[in-house]
Amino acid sequence: MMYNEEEKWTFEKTEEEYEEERQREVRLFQKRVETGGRALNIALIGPSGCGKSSFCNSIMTAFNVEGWREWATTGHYGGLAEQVTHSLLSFPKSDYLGLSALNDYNYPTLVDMNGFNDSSDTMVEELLRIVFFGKLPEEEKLMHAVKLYRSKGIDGLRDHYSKNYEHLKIDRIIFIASATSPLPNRLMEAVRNIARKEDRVIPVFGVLTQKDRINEEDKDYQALEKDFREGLGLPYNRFLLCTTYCDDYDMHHGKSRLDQRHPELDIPILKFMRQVCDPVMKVIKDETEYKMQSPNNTATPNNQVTNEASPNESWATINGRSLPINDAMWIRGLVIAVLINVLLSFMSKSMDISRVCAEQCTGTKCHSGSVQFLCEEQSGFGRIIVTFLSVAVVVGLDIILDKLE
Ligand SMILES: Nc1nc2c(ncn2[C@@H]2O[C@H](COP(=O)(O)OP(=O)(O)OP(=O)(O)O)[C@@H](O)[C@H]2O)c(=O)[nH]1
Ligand SMILES: [Mg+2]
Repeated sequence: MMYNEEEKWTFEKTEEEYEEERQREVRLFQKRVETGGRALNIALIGPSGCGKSSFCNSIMTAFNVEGWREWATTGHYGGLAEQVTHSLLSFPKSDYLGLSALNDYNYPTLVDMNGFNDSSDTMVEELLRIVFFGKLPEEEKLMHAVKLYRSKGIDGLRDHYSKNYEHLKIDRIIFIASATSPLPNRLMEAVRNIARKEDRVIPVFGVLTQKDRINEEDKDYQALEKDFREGLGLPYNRFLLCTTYCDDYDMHHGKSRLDQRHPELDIPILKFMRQVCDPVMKVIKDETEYKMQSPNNTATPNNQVTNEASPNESWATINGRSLPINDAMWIRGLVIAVLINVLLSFMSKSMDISRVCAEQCTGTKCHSGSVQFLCEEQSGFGRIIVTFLSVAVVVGLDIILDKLE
């Protein structure tokens, strides 16, 4: 019991009390995953830098007898290098439990996924389907799938991954976001669509990290939490606001995770994971396999798929094959149209000048100095510059749009 500055008695647990409670929670968790069934595959998904790997390590620390280790690489270095290297890394119980006596329990396999940012379109939803059905090989670059989609379209993407061996079919999804950043609404929507609207319905859970950096009484935080829970359709038992094992927590509390465990962080995570791994919660139509077409779409007789237009993508059919028309294409088309317009007006002006030059000049000599200057300009240098500028604009635009895509 402690007395704080606001002159109120508060009940603060001692380290020993926290440790006792942690051990009680560990026993309760083990009871849940004790017998029967199998180890579940749990996908941790969220936008770049939200704390997926930190949360993944915190779960494994809470399960492990030794304490914190950096199984999943944490730290957000602008995201890109890390994200494109691996899209999916899995941690089965044999990687993190350490103690063989625990191996009989159905501790889950955690799947830390990088590379999904806050977007939702046909390609993102299809990539999520591929991952949730266990069709993305471990450590495969997500860029590979993106390139495949660009070159062969949605049918090519589905055709390629449907042939893969089913590995790590996902049984639970934990959607992770930061309590201090704007919500990734589009990615949340994409995950909800794929987890719920497919034949195979996967239970979704939600975690907001960085509890240490917010005030729970704050109205803005409360609005964000409400939107997060409503966006994913989460009752309180499927939601957790937590602090993960991280540098900030060590610094503020003057205790390093390298030297000791933090039972006060483990306890809420263990309670939450007991809900996540509850075997009474079933995946609906679990046996369903990855199909060439999503139930959200309607197939035409020749197995072509007509997709619902997503907010930033529509579809055209050329030679019976569906091709995506996206925002970048519209922008490219618009800029080329403007360029052609400018070129045409330039050409019509230069045709007028050519006529004047033909009337006013003999050979390279003209009647007046200003006409002489205009005719020289128009004959060579001016044209070359305009041509080069047009080519540079189109090429530059293409590179920028490609990067944006
Ligand atoms: N203060 C605080 N910082 C946190 C918390 N969780 C994560 N962080 C910090 O947030 C940063 C990003 O964490 P990561 O776990 O690497 O995030 P990620 O989602 O795996 O990032 P990517 O793999 O790049 O997508 C790190 O510097 C963590 O220390 C938390 O609960 N509180
Ligand atoms: Mg990570």
